[in-house]
Amino acid sequence: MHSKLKASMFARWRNLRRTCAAADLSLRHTLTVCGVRLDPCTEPGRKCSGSRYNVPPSAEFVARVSGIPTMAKLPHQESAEGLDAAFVGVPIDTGTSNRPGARFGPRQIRVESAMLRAYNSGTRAAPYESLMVADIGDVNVNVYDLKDTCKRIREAYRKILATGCIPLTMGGDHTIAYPILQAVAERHGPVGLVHVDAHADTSDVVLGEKIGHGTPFRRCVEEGLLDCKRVVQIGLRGSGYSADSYEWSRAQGFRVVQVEECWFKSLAPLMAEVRAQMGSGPVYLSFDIDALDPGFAPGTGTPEIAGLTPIQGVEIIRGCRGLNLVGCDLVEVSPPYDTTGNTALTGANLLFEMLCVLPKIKYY
Ligand SMILES: [Mn+2]
Repeated sequence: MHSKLKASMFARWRNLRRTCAAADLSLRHTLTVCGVRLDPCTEPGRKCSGSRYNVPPSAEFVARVSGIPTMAKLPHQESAEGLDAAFVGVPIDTGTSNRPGARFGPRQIRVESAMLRAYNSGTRAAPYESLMVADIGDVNVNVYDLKDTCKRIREAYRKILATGCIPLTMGGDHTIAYPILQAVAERHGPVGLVHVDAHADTSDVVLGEKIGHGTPFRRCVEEGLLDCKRVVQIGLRGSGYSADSYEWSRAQGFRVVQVEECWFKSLAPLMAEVRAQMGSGPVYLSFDIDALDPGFAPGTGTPEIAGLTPIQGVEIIRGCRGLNLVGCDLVEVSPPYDTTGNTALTGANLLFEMLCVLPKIKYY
């Protein structure tokens, strides 16, 4: 074949290969044209994408609805090795006290994440020019045994964190924050916590059980996993078992921001205070989708009326920019109650916002 023609075909193939990397497995390999083998992989990079980092394929070239639905259409890999950040699912709802279904959360978030593009138009963040990110699949949970599941989660996160990778978790009910924080604190010591939720999740025992989605942060305090002066709980509301449902949180030194303090206002000023509270130490962000009003996010296990708006949710996450985030989660998306898919869509976007505020992200 004429060498100029071959070079031009090669260039076109390489461009096609870049956009198709995550969408069409057959294009990962080689293309034979007129008996000539064209191999676009000129470097030993994991995906030979031509970029230093994994980049989701653009919907300009690859239909959103095509391909295996990984988070943000990123490549899937088995372990966190070589990654700066990883999306990981924890598909359980065995800790749920009311509506079940959060075990399907990671799967539905991945499906709705097909809408996510590579840049943050609001903040001009360029996560895929900054960090190596992939979807590393789900923790292999035991849906028959919550305590065994917690052990499996803890061990899986130990391995993820040992690589230096920052996990961005898709839940799953809120029980998972407990074993995740066990692994996080093992690596980083007691962490600050930005906890966005309708509920404090600080119950001691529910129906005789210590482990469930209403108890994770009580367990975390008992085990010294949190730096209690650097904990904030935002969006708390709903009827309680006593007149002051959040007394225990305050007694630990947490800052409690009940939803009434959030109504009708921007949360950007609050987040300036939260950044001062968190300082430069390690911080974990745990975002229960039920913090948002059920009008916006009905697909969840324990909805409470008069919640945060999606705008306020985004303000909280964007307000975490500059913090030393060592892990984030988005929990309690329950697809059976999410008839439009918009709760999972909101969850996927909030996870993207979390990715965009991780340390070392480039902003234009
Ligand atoms: Mn919760």
